Formats: sequence, C-alpha cells, structure tokens
Amino acid sequence: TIPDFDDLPPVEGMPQGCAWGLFDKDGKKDLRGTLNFLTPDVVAAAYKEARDGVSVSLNWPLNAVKFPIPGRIDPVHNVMSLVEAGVSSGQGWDDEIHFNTQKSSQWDSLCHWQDPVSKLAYNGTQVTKEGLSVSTTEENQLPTLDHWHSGGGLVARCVFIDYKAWYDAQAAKEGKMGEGTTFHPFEGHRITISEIETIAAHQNVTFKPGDVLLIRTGTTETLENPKPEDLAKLGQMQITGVEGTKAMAKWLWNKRFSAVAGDSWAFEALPPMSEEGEVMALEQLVLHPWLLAMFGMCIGELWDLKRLSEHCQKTGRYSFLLTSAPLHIPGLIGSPPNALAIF
Ligand code: UVW
Repeated sequence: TIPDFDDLPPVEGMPQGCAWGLFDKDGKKDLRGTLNFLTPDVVAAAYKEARDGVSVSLNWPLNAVKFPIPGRIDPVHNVMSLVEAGVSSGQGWDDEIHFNTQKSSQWDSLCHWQDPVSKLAYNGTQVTKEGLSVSTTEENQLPTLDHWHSGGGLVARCVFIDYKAWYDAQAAKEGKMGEGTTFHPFEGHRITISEIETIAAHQNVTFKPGDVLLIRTGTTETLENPKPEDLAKLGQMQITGVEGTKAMAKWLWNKRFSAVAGDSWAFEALPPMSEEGEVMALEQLVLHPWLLAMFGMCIGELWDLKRLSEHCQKTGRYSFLLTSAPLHIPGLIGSPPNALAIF
C-alpha cells in the first residue's frame, strides 16, 4: 500500500513528503514515478470507461501559439518532395520538424524541473546535459519520458474538472459577471482544493487511485485567437491555475493521481506565491518541484480541452479512458502528449 504524504518514509536531507525510493525495485532506481500507480488491475478497471465508441483528441496544434515566448522557438515544419530530394523519381513526400516541446500541448517529464534546494530531480537524480544526451533509453538513467514506452505509455481513467464551465454557470446564476462575459483565464484565479471537490460533486464524478486529473480553465481557447486585451492581460502574468501550495501538493499525492494535466500555462497559478501570500519570482514555482521532483508525478500543460468540455456537457460524463504516448526519443524532457479521451 502507498503511504499518505505525512506517512511517506523520511528521505535524508529532504522535506517530509518526498517519495524517492518508494518505487525502487530489485536494487534499481525507479524512473517512472506515479505511473507506478497504474497497475494492471487499475488499468483494466479504467478500460470500462470506454463504452460509448467516441474519442476526443486533446492535442493543440504544435504551432497554435502565434506570438513569441522568450526561449521557446516557433516550430519549423519543412515539407520535402522526394523528387526534389533526389530520393525518388516518382511521387512522394517527407517532412522534418524542429520545435520546442514546451510551446504547445505538452507533458513535463520528471527532469523538467528540479528541487530548488538540492537541485536534484525525481529520485535524487542529478540532471546533466551529458546524462540527457543518450542514444538509447536502455543507457538513460534519468527519469525522462522515453521510459514510458517500456510500460506501454499511459493508459488510465481520467477525471475532467471543467472549472471554466462551472465558474461561468455559477457566475451567471449569481449575476456576478456582466451579460455575455465569461471567466477569463488571465485574471489570476487560484483554484482551490475545495473548488475541485465541489466541481467533482457537481459533475457527479469521484476520484479513484491511479486517475489522471485534468482541469480546464479556458486558456488554450483564449490563446487560439487572442484579442489585444487578452495578450495585454497575459503580459500581466496573472494566470489561472491550481493554487501552488504545499496543501495542494499533499492533496494531489493523497489522491494517488498518476499524473495531472490541464489547458493552463503551468498547471499551477502564476505568479507563484509564498505560503504567506507574497508574490515570488517565476522560477520559484511551488507545484513543479513538489510534483515532478518530489513525487515523480508528470504535469501536462496547454492541452486542448474545448471539444472535450462540449462533449462532457452534452453527455454529462466527466470520466473516461485516457491514452497518451509521448515521442520515443531517448532522454526526452518534454513531449506533445498525443492524448486521446475515449468514452
Ligand atoms: C512555465 O512556463 C512557468 O512552466 P513550464 O516550464 O512547465 O512550461
């Protein structure tokens, strides 16, 4: 059985709640973190969610963000005629892509963000460029996304928390927002545990160990065709996400989520805040180190959830089978999720 946050065995030099060593087996360091919650029994139970014969893609186009993000290049997609390339005298095409894995829908691997004190990643690993520059997954000792493939990718039950739809419905009922206005994801809402639990109850869905938690704020749909005022708001860095607190980290661990994801910029609200409520620098993220480094729980960001929301509102079903297979590149830090919601 998996201990709760407060009962996790102490790890020398690390705060309570560090899950390093928990999934190590046969003297080998674990590289897959909370994907270990997805035992064959848990996955077999998740298959039962797929019964309506409908699937919804959760992947935003690679080039969906049309404005610059510092340090994150726009994707380059080169289409090549095989005839021009001198490969074929007949008809045929290839393409090449070059992109930053953090600019559209993505998984953050357990190497994306380290614990700020020890500077170590999940399971006490030291991330170095040399360590990541491997040519095979077998020689890769770092907890990156390519290790998902030996376990068959991610296949799990997923619970969808449609924060935007819930907020809009509440606001309309209470007359909180002007007519025609809806929830704006760049006005700094910090989603609380109590709100997540309230929305789950409102949507008539419960959490089970091994679930993926998926939260919609309306971010990707706002960024698809942003108005100047949306971009101005984005520039103010008041970005909705779940509250970045130790209490939230503890709740996410105690629910035994195998991963968390959403349509928001960083999953956690930005800017980060201290426990005392003081605004902190962007690099002082709170949930990134707790989830990625301490727990081994991957974070999905900028997933495209509008069609999913429409389907769930139409059917009243907020749980489904989720499949996701990252790119299979040795030492991969981030990846498009290639995620499908299957009903
Ligand atoms: C931020 O940009 C803050 O998060 P990430 O690096 O996970 O995209």
